[in-house]
Amino acid sequence: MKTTLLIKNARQVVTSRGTSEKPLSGEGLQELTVIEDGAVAVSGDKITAVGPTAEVLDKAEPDDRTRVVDASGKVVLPGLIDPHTHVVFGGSREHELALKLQGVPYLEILARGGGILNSVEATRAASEEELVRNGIKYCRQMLAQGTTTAEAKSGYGLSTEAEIKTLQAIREVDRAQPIDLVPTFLGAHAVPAEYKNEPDRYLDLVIEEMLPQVVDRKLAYYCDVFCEDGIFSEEQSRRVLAAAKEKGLGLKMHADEIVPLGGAELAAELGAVTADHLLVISDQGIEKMAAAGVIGVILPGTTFYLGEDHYAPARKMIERGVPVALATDFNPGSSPNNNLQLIINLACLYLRMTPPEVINAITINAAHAVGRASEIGSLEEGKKADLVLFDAPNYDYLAYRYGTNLVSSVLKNGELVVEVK
Ligand code: IZC
Ligand code: ZN
Repeated sequence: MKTTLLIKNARQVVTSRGTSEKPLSGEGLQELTVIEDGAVAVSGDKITAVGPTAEVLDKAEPDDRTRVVDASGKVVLPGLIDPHTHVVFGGSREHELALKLQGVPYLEILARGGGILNSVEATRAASEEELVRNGIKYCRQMLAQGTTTAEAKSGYGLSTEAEIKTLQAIREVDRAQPIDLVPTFLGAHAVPAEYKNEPDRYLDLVIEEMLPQVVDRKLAYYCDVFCEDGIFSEEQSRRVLAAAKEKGLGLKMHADEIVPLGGAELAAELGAVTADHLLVISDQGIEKMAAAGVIGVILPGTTFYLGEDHYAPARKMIERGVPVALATDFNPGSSPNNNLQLIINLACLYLRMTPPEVINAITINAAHAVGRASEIGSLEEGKKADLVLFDAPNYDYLAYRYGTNLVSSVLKNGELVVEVK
């Protein structure tokens, strides 16, 4: 097969291998293949060879039309995957910073009609085009920082019309720029003001009107719910997720973030693909997720930004066999950061994860968390040519430096979409 693009002489090519069947867990989460003086050959949008430069040059069939990228002094990783974002929303919430600084808690800001509900107002007021324009802007920032695939949730519409508008905007953003977006329906993100005292009636609307339209129009792969004190109870969450499961959607959950409500246990019971946040997960929740193979998506950027001193018990989860992935949780309130490189630092420093665990958690395990592990998440023959080159002498360096974008190039579907000169 003709080689259209060849990356050679990388200080390290770093990837997990042979792990597309099941997410990595336990000691397996440490396993990385590191190829010194490595190369990757690409034909069209697929990887055709990965290995030491001398071997790949032997196998590849470059000609004078092959684009050659000299990766001397660089580390090559699979394109980063962000498996939990709220990337399409209207407005922004910098005005809440003052309240935060006065010590008003996140859930209190929401209870006063701000927080998520503030973003709901702005999202409803925005046209679909405006949402698309903003979504493209955020995705371009993410791409420049090494993200090549991201999950994207609705949930700032909270009416049938505005939820459909958001999911259509997500589809349009997916088409309009290089990052692949995997859409999730999060109609049960909060109770909108007009249903303030009738959360169950709002859930009737989510289940009976929104869900069928989302499914009929194929606007989402997953359904998610914010299971939290003062938002949706375990019982209410079960109702939404069971209905979504019956309609064939995969399940995700915002679980056990602030107050423990048994979200992890529910995710295991319903066979969810992921349960996310998990700061206050119970020991029983950990056991159940491990037994059911539910991926724990940890969001340390949110814990950092909410100023909490207690991070998710990542070490315990890993020791007990929960497959772990990491994400930014990019959203206008609790995590206005869309850079997975910062998540590498926070996961090492505050979750006590090792650099190999972190790399697997934002590549192959994140691919499992969005249902795409057979196509992306590792550098292997036949997979999509989604790669990032970092200006770093080794992969530890990515966890060591922070606050500087170390990306030097990004390849998406075999095309160079970012090149830092
Ligand atoms: O807008 O505050 N936690 N949803 C659940 C969020 C945070 C997003 C927000
Ligand atoms: Zn979230």
